Amino acid sequence: MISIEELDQKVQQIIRQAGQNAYQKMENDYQIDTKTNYTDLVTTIDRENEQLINDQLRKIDPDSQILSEEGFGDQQISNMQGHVWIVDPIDGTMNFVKQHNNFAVMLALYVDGQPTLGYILDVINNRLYHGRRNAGVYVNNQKIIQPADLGLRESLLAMNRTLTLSGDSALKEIAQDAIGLRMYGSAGIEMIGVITGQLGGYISNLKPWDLAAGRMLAEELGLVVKSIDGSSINVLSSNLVLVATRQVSRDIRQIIN
Ligand code: 2AM
Ligand code: CA
Ligand code: CA
Ligand code: CA
Repeated sequence: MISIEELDQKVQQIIRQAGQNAYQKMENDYQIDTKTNYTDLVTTIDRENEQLINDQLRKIDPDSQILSEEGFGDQQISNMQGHVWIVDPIDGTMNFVKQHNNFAVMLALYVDGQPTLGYILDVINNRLYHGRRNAGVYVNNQKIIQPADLGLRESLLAMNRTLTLSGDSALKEIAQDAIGLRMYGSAGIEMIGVITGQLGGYISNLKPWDLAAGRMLAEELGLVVKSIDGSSINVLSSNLVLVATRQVSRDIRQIIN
């Protein structure tokens, strides 16, 4: 069986191919559809990337399961036994369409439920954030050091639109305590913010493919990845997630409890 190190090398090539595909076609070479409502977009590039990634994952790791957003993976994944790949072919599809910026390709491998490999490709900046369990986190070939453990009042905080507009009084207090509030529209780009120390925390409702890669990278760097109430997350379900420094996590817990 192929080793985790060999998989890591091959997956870096695969995700860069998907990034190039999106970059080459982003000016106009694609069609747009809506999914659940007019704000929920999918493009032909989301689908092409997912097929490209899943086809190659099946070649290099044939006995694995694949959980992916646009329907080209395995439909029923009820357990995390063995190799499970989790794929977001374009994260921030709205940004891809409207900004041609601030979108990512994301991939992760979980082995028996353990976050093992994680990748977030910031396509426009050509930066691949990648990590392997117990082997550190890198941006391209440069090692990322653990961000400083700043608290909420010293940190920028990112939150998604639904939560920001929810009117929830605890979330409002959290947002007001932070030194500033940001909203990038891509879970991947926001989690890059936390792992590089540009943001002290990120709060959002995340699906498995929004969370899987960033969680792997954040935990490898000693950051906190938890449900907002402090409980552990289940990567197979949708979660209200906090990714943050330890101190921001403590500060938020104090407001919520
Ligand atoms: P996506 O572009 O892959 O769908 C936008 O706030 C962020 O939330 C993006 O990372 C987006 O990922 C994600 N997201 C998750 N569920 C969403 C939904 N129902 N509508 C729009 N964005 C969603
Ligand atoms: Ca989507
Ligand atoms: Ca996503
Ligand atoms: Ca997506």
